[in-house]
Amino acid sequence: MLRDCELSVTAFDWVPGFAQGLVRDLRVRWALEEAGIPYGVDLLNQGTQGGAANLARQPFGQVPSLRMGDGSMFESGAIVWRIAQESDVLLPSDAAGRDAALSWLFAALNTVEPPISMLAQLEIFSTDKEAATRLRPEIVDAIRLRLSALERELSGRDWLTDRFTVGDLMMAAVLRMVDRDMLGNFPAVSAYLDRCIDRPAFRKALADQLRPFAQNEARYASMMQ
Ligand SMILES: N[C@@H](CCC(=O)N[C@@H](CS)C(=O)NCC(=O)O)C(=O)O
Repeated sequence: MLRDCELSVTAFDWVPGFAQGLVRDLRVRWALEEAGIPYGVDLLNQGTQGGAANLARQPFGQVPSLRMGDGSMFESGAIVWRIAQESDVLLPSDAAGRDAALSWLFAALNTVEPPISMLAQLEIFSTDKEAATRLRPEIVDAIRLRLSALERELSGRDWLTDRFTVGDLMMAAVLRMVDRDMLGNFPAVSAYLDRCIDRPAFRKALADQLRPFAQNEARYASMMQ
């Protein structure tokens, strides 16, 4: 049982403004908060993620990973699913309800997140600005297509299934990466996202992620000059 282990999540001690509140350890923190499972945080100094210590926990040199006693896991989806299996808040007890939640968790990661991540790649990280400008409309259309499907699913309902599950947690974590102006064209999706992030567990996880960023802002600002 996770509750019987000492848990620690990896996270960054600082990230640039565009990433603050979006780093993927937030999903894991949120799931642990919903489940009421205590945990600690191993803060990585920004820039050290590709070093041997983190590579031993996360083969791609990323966050998050979760240390659980002697064991360890990486990939936010896998970790969040592992946590959900020990939480009535995140998963119902019936097989059909659990299957539906797992389907939505994968839908968030495999169907909705890819075009959203691609847009971030084009707008923030791409060095080929001409290619980024040319491809942007196609990727925005791909995001809108996914949002339209979610709009249909969510019209007249509070959650993706008949109650809040880990599928909603992951879908909301992914939807937070979409520009609010774009989401504004999808009222059911916008209201759904607001409902998800109004949960106390989310608000605590977010505040905990942001705290070290504020504390370390001045140090990183002076390093970058
Ligand atoms: N598929 C991975 C993605 C993890 C990921 O993209 N992590 C980012 C932060 S949100 C990261 O650590 N980036 C730093 C880097 O790649 O150097 C997961 O969901 O855990």
